[in-house]
Amino acid sequence: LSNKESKLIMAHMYVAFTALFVGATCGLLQTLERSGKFTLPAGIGYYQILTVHGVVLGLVLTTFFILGFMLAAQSKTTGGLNKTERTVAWIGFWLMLVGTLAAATMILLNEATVLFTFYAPLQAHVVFYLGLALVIVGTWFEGFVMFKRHARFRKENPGERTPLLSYMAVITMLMWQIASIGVAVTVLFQMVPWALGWVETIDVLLSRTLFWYFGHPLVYFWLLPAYMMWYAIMPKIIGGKIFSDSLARFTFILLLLFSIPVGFHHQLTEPGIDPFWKFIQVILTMVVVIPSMMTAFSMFATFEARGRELGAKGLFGWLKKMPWKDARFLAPFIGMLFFIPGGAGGIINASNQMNQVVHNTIWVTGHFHLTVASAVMLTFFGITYWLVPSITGRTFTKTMNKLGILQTILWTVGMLIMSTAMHWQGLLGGPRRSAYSEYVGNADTAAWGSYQIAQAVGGSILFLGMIVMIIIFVNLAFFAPKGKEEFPIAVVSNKAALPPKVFENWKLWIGVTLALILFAYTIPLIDIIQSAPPGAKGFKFW
Ligand code: HAS
Repeated sequence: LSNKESKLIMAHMYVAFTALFVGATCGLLQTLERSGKFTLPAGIGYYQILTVHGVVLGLVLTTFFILGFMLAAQSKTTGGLNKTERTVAWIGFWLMLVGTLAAATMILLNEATVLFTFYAPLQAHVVFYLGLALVIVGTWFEGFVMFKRHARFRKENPGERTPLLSYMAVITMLMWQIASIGVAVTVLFQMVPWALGWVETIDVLLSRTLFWYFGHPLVYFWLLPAYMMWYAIMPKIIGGKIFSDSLARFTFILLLLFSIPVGFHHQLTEPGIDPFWKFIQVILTMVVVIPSMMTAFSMFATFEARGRELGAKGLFGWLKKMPWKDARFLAPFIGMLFFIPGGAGGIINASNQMNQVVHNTIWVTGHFHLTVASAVMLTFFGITYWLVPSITGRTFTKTMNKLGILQTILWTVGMLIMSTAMHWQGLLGGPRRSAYSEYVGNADTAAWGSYQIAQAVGGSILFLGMIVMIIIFVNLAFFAPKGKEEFPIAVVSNKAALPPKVFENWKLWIGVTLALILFAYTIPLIDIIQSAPPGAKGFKFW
């Protein structure tokens, strides 16, 4: 990558790792508070810390890391960004940064203690909402750059296969742009007028529905970059090739089509939505599981093929041939392992009857610590080990590799303890998002205490893991010896087989995506708006 591109990407990484430090520290404080053995100092509230934790890790760290990584992967594989593309990306970056600082200031002032799912009826200061709007607009700028760069590659290389990583970045951003319209609408047309006092009431169900229209694809916005790494980079790290370029592209197309019309699986217990439409969206949720199953299949195939090349025998002989001592492999691999129970938990959540048992319990918190905080984050850590040195012109030394392995072990042990305790306590009815309470000496709730302690132990180990990660990042960014670190991009095993042309028919995929969204949301949205109490109907702004 050129110097100018490197600066752009590192700017994203600095914000991401600052967010990791702040957010994970708040995570530790939360688990300590919920254990009942620790009181937050200086009158700081539990929900304020919880909001910082969720917003800073779930929204800020992820968004900056993902955009930085995808810009890097696309530039590397397409031949670089031109001046205009870089300028637009910088504008996007600054909008996001200013927005983040505005929103963060409001949270720190306790004026926006509304959690990372900031839908009504919790209300924040208007500056918080405007900050978030700026972040979203910023991401649109950067997404636009990725669309343009991909289109330019196609124009300049007619008939050629487009780079897989660029293709995947385009799908990820398309999904993101279409989904974030929902949250932009609720923020601008419901939250802002309400926070400014222009209207007195707000349609809560509409705001929650628009949020979850965005909220589920948001989790795939976190996941897809991890899949980019698994499909296109992991094979190179183990010395193999991409199992099937077409299968990888098709998985991403399915994720684009089915990630959005499924938001109701977060609202299964909510009144005001016709059960028929909940049922439809539950079915669509089961459909969106399929591309993840395809990914699991593809990864097994990649590992096995490489293992056999190296002489592995038997069903699981390939396991012995993997580069276990390479942190660039170990971290994402453990991430994949975490995703097996994480995904199974997701299917439980999405099953209507079982959702009644786990909804709003700390089981759900356990689920997303397995998915986003383990599968995705361990993959992002694995990416950091080569991405940062390869763009800062430094090397990932043996000492840092050892620290990377230590970091993976700490994260794995901490997360196993914490998330198992969360799942278990959830099944005993322990609520999520709730500060410590003795529940007036109730005997059933007394059983939760030991699980809370286990979470504090897991949280403390994770905190250590975060510190080790920050040390590695700072080393790779500023202190590691100068040199050339590989940017590992795998080649396709069967180069001759070009992906079907229809995969690049963007009008078709956008059209089908919109059709599915209209099918899943039009009637329920009309119902929701029509059945709202007179004082809070629809977008009162108008
Ligand atoms: Fe989820 C709630 C359903 C995936 C994140 N989810 C959440 C929340 C978050 C979140 C943050 O239906 C909480 C939101 C809030 O604050 O309220 N989720 C699903 C389903 C999936 C799923 C069906 N979730 C994710 C991912 C996330 C994430 C991914 C983040 C990145 N989730 C739900 C539901 C709720 C929910 C309900 C609402 C609950 C409620 O009531 O509030 C699926 O996409 C999962 C499919 C995944 C698989 C796994 C495939 C496995 C792979 C690994 C292969 C391993 C290899 C290694 C190759 C089927 C690809 C092998 C090696 C060996 C040696 C074995």
